[in-house]
Amino acid sequence: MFAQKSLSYGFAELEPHIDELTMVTHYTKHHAAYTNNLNAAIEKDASLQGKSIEDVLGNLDAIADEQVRTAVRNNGGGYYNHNLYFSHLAPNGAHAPSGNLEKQILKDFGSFEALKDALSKAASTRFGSGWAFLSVKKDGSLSVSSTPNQDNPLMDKNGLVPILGLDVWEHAYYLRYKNVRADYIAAFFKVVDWDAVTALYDQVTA
Ligand code: MN3
Repeated sequence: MFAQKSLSYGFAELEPHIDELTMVTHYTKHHAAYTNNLNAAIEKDASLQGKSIEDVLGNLDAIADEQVRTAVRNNGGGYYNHNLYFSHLAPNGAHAPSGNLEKQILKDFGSFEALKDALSKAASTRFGSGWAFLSVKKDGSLSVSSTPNQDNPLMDKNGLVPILGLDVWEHAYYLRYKNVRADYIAAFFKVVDWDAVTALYDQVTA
């Protein structure tokens, strides 16, 4: 059974950048539904039981039944992506990366601002619902990409591991920002906890 990662902050604590009603709805309705639907899909295929979510998402083509495969792709992706999203937000998180992640950002993007610009562009140009990700390649270098729906870089089987996910589904921002996705993207960067992202980078590259 997969369970939502619990939050280290209250639903209202990301105000005014991300509003309480959006947080409550996003975490207790959307994220909960992906988690429940993933667990229901896993129950239908004994070969998936006991596997890590990374293992499941990296081997979707091994799922024989097409309906189960689609359910796991959509809801397993949703489960994983939202755990990543919510666990790297914080009301008083570090405003910039440090250590090896900072060094790698300077190497690959030239500056932290340039990285944020690349992520913002990936997020703002994603047509319809989807995500922007910062991922680590096998050699430790960084990559910015975007995916439709609940897909993520693990599904591409090219060794990319996401370390930051930016949800640009309308449910992530519409209550406060309406159609202005760019304002939500700017607000997201006010509440990213870069210490958490840095720690995950260190864990993935260790
Ligand atoms: Mn979402």
